[in-house]
Amino acid sequence: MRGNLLDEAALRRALSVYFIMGSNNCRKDPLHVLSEAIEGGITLFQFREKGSGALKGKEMAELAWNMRQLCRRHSIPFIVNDDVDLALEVDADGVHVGQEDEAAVAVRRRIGSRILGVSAYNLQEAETAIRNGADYLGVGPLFATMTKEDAKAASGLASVSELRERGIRIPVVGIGGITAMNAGDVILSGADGVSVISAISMAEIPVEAASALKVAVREASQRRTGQTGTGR
Ligand code: FQP
Ligand code: MG
Repeated sequence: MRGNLLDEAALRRALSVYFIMGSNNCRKDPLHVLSEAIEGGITLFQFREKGSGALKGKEMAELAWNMRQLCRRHSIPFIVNDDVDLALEVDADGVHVGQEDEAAVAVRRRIGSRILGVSAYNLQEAETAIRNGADYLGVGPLFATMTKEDAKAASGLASVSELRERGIRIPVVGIGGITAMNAGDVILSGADGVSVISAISMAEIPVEAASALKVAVREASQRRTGQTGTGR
């Protein structure tokens, strides 16, 4: 089963500038950072409250709820990382799980037609994720990252192009060490979008960081499809 909250084309568009954040990823008020990111043009948001200094319990749930409302007001789909109970509690649009989280099949059963994202590091993980009902894959870390304490070694742009060459067609977002400088290459290697935490959350001016990513992704997508006019 696949989710059908967004059709596949809409999901690909939503993945184009995918912002992920928790309160410990920013220096300012997280709700303010999210609202700046939205103003800058992010297309999808993932609530990821984990790692050192992360909120727990009621405080965590309250932040999730406030972020969920902010996204809803701006029609930005809201995804919850890892925590299926929380996703259902705040009526999220989807869940993202990795290889060490609740199994994708089980998550799919619990979330019905909501969006299911699964992390994949290689072809085998990608194929299994698809079989288990993933709507999109998060592929990486492509480049070195400081944000995730237990991140694996950077897999590089070839990891995305190889998945495409080996027939993986479903929506893919690249993650790990992505900035406005390398975002275009991520798209040209076959990803539908880029996913970032610190490139926006730690930016001096998050609104500008988000819009720089958006421009980079748009230009590369247009190059890839040979278009020059308007579009995403
Ligand atoms: N891709 C994406 C997404 N989001 C993520 N959170 C991950 C990959 C990483 O479980 P996981 O998932 O390996 O680590 P963690 O739970 O610490 O984030 F595609 F959405 F960009
Ligand atoms: Mg996880």
